[in-house]
Amino acid sequence: MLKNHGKKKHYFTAEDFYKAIATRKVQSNRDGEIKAPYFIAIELMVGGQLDLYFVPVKRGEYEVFCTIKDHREEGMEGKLVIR
Ligand SMILES: [Cu+2]
Repeated sequence: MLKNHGKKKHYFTAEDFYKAIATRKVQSNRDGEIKAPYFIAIELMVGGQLDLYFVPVKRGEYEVFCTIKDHREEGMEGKLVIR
């Protein structure tokens, strides 16, 4: 589950991670769902919640970060690990 409790929208950009999983869908808590073979980034609005359904396929460590101006520099980056 991706949930934004902040005051700004954010991106979960993780191109290599999204290619290392078999994506089933992204589902909104109220607006619907999107089925796609893979994603590059997922944008989360203030107060928004999205559920990413996937099967991990390729082991590894993948970077995730926000592409909005200054957000990555302010620390909005991390690592996603598939073991
Ligand atoms: Cu951000």
